[in-house]
Amino acid sequence: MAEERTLTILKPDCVRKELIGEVTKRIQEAGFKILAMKMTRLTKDIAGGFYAVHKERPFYNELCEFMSSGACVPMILEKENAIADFRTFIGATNPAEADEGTIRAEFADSLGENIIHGSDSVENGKIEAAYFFPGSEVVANQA
Ligand code: 3AN
Repeated sequence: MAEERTLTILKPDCVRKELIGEVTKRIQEAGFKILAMKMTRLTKDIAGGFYAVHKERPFYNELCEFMSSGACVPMILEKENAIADFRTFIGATNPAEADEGTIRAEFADSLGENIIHGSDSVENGKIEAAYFFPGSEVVANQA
């Protein structure tokens, strides 16, 4: 299987619950290598741009409000088969449907506030990574 990159965001509920360390530890223990990370607070417009594919959905405004409601921690992660493996690792979008042991099953409260984001394809992973990080902030060679 090929090395892939995925973009994750530890969402404002993850930061508010002081779970940055716990979730990051689990990400690393699951074999994902962190190539870039930072803490930032999104404006509603920046959040809206990130979730532009959901623009017509009824929850779009609520989603942008939530994503700009506090600090978040975007990261670029690398691993073999990273896209699918990370989505398995975080669990279903709705935490009530997430498999036991996944990040969302363990820590998320609701469909809207579900702790963590993961890219849904290699292509979107590239677009999302570039949305948060210029190439100069991606540390691929960590030797
Ligand atoms: P995922 O993050 O699992 O890929 P998407 O891309 O379908 O899920 O949805 C993006 C984000 O929109 C979700 N992480 C969740 O926070 C929010 N969301 C999705 N569906 C709903 C919904 N029905 N009501 C409120 N928020 C939603």
